[in-house]
Amino acid sequence: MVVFCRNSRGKSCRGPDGIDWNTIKTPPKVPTSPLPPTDIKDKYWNQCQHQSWYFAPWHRGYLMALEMQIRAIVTELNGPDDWALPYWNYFGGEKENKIPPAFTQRFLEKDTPNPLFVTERHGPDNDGNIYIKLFKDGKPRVTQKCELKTVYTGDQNCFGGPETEFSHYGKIFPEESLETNPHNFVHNDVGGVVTGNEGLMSDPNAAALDPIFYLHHCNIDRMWAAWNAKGNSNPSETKWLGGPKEIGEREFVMPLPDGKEWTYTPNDVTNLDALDYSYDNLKTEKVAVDITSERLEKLGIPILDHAKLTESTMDNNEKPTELVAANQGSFEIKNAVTKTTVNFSDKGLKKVSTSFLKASAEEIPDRIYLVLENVKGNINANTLEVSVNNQHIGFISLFGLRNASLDDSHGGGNGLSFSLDITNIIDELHLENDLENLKSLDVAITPDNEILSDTKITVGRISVYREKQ
Ligand SMILES: [Cu+2]
Repeated sequence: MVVFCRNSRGKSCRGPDGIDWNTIKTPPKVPTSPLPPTDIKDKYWNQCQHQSWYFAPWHRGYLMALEMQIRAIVTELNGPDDWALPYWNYFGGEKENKIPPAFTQRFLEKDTPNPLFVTERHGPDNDGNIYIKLFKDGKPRVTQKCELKTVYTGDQNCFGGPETEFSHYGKIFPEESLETNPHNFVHNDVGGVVTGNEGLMSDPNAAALDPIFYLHHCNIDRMWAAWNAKGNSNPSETKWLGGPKEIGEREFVMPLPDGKEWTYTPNDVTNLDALDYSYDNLKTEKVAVDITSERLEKLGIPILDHAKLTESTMDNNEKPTELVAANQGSFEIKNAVTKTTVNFSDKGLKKVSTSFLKASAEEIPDRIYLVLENVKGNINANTLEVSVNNQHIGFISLFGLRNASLDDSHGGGNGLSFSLDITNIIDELHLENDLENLKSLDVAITPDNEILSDTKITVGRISVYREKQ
């Protein structure tokens, strides 16, 4: 086997010390048959963690084990013994959101196919132009906003998603968690879909066959490292630190060189120094603006004690959420735009408007979230644009939708559920004195890609939750 990339994970694959991909002579051979024996499959297969608070640590162990395997081969071939996987920082500015050119050349030289090139990549516009679509019509689409979160776990506004079991589809994931955005978007933007055929990266079962997968996941891993380097803490619960074994499920285990195996927990992979690797760039999205102070100012609520306010909004305790509105129930997403009305219950609306009426710096009005519950379908490569009362509120990537919708999936076919922050819209209604008479919200959903006749995407319900502050 010939080594297909050479760099340190500590360096950007496009930096000044960039690798010389063009010197690669022969494509690596990936053995796909015969399949391994059952005991090996049972041990190593079907571990990957998606829609899970174990997403970041499981993938770190996976990358480390793969890196050790490749490094062993590199060393055997007299290559550098500090070889490491590179990363692709699509947020690096300039044209860094374009796939590195080493991956797009068909041939290295005459008749020598480029092992980093795969045909099954279609890009965000499905035209073969592979880039990460950071904005759509000027609206932020793929973002680093997860890095502004100050807690790892919670129902809303968190970096790593809600507490879950082993790769448990079906929990509600906030729109700005690491896994939801950028991770899911990058998969679909690279993979895309043409006449119903998804690119490799658009399908969780095939994504790792595209070599760019590893550079994407190294960047996700780097973002986790950067978030920690900024002083943010990982969960301290035993259920997270000890991994799914703590809740009676299987352990994470990876094959290492020389037939060895490595069983690991999230706690084993949180400290980069102890793991003996680092990144050259741990810069994150600029420091979070104090969203609560900004909001209170807009609502005309005097900020009395800033220190106290910061403390109350930064605590780790989960804030209770409560259903206050819902649409009639399940519906199918159509091409162009699909509309539905989300009706408030009298009781729910009263609670929300009361929280505004008695608002003060000590009693901050509710934050409000729109939830797309149990989105199901037989395609991954699509993105939904969601608006409320004709105002754009966000994009949702459907990467992983097909697996999550299967009855025998870990989530029992519950599909994917997402929440989007619509506090701004409710704040504005309050400022216009429209909140008390509010009956409903008009929700509109527009898919990025055409939904073909043999493809179906449904939403189980759209609801609105209040989060007491
Ligand atoms: Cu992934």
